[in-house]
Amino acid sequence: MRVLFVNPPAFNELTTQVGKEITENSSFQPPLGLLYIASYLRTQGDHEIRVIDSQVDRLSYEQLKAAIADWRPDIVGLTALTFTMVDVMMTAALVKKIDPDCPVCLGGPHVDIYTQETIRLKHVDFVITKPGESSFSILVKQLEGSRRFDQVPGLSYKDENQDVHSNPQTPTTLTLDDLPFPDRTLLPFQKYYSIMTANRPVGTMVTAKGCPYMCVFCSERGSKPTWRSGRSVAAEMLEAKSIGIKEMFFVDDTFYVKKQASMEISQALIDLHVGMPWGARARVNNLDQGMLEKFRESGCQRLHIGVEAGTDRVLKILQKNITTDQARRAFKLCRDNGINTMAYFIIGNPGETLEDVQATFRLACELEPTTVQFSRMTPMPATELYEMGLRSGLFPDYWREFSRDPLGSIERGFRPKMWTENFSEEELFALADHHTRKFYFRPKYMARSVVAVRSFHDLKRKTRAAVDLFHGTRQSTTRLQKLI
Ligand code: B12
Ligand code: SF4
Repeated sequence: MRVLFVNPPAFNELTTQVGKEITENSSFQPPLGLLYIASYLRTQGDHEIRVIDSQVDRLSYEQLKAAIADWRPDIVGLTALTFTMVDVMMTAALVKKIDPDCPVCLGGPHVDIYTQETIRLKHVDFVITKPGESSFSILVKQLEGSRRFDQVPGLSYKDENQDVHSNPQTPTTLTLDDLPFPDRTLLPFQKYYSIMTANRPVGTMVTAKGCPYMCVFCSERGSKPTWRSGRSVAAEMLEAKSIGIKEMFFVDDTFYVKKQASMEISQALIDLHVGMPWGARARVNNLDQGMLEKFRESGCQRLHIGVEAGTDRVLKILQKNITTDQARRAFKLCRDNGINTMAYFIIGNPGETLEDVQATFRLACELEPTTVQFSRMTPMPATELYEMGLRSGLFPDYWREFSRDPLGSIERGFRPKMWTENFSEEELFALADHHTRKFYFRPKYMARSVVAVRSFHDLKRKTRAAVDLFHGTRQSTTRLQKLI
């Protein structure tokens, strides 16, 4: 079978957390989920497989249409985030326009949450909930053979009468180590980069899934963690290195949830002489000197750390399970060990006052991260925060409504809502942008960045980021002066 996977364009991405002007050129990461599905499928049969990342290739809909029409796939798989659902549906419609008989299958975080809403959408034939690898392969087999869709675990489908059926997902026996490495050559891997590093291309990988912490704004909260062995992680990095990838970023929900697992990975990277810089997403409460030394020795160059708020009171409300002192300690440890940091903060948390926002800004400066991001609190579906908003009547179940008709919703002017308990949306935009700008254009920060310039390319990268930031935050800062 000819199987095509598409990461849809992001022309209509629903952004509210961070300004598009800032995120647009800051990085491109591959749709790793699609690579996992595709690489597993290849082990299950003799299929022709292609993957298109419309975002990194900056494809217009016309170009995407031409690419699909040219290849004439037998099935198209699309990855769906709630925030990209408008483009997902436009892509599904495009596929059907080219070939009304070509089945469209959706997977990804959005369909895990809104399975029933999604399968009822026009142009969607199949929906697969996670984990998708095995289910998608079984679906392809059924499409080639007896079309017994009731035999595909985790599949939702419509029968000839358009009645919807959903099969329960069966617990997978496949561990993360059992899955084939995602074949990065299915995509133009040379094009992926991050403004956070001068190394290009940057790859991404998974060393663990799930997170036991309970942050109210996160849909991964309380999910059961599973880990890969150090050997498997090191082997995948060596494979990535062999095709020319220069740096790896671990997209795990949070690296080193289990100290032993992260130490084992680091040790394997050292033992197998992987010699590739890496970065990861992390927390402040469980870092220690021994870990950082080992991370550093194995190639760790940057950690992206969610601090979120500048007061312990707000951190408690967020159920972040960290303190501002732990943040101070962790960032100092990173600085002392020469590890770059990206600190994430949120503006507009529940119960937050203007004084709290100012405390957040002060903490951000005090921590001296290499880079910082102030985002606006936007309740995401399937989070405790969203439930809190529903319970308190702050908003109706608007994500569910949106999911029933993404294209119609956008035509009716749908926009994601921010947490407006204490600040209006306009104020949230202005506060986040104002503090971003204030952070980066401090003389101390600028002096530090200039000292840290390592090459002409590095200088170009930083100048580009500064220009994007300047344009991206200018308007809001002027508005803020009027507001507060
Ligand atoms: C890496 C990452 C990114 C990267 C890369 C995104 C990408 N193209 O894959 C970057 C930085 C670009 C990014 C950006 C954004 N992200 Co992001 N991101 C992640 C993160 C941390 C890991 C994703 C990943 O690679 N996982 C590893 C792979 C192997 O797993 P997977 O993607 O889930 O895929 C598996 C299944 O979902 C399924 N599957 C996926 N696709 C398909 C397709 C088919 C056909 C099938 C059958 C199955 C299937 O099978 C896969 C293999 O098991 C997740 C957190 C998480 N836990 O998922 C958030 C997450 C996906 N991101 C999220 C958000 C909100 C965003 C942004 C909107 C943020 C913003 N700008 O405000 C943007 C939108 C990006 C865009 N335009 O597409 C949310 C999505 C929530 C939701 N309801 O949709 C998540 C879940 C984080 C969270 N907890 O809130 N993100
Ligand atoms: S925000 Fe990070 S630490 Fe908190 S629940 Fe989500 S993945 Fe875990």
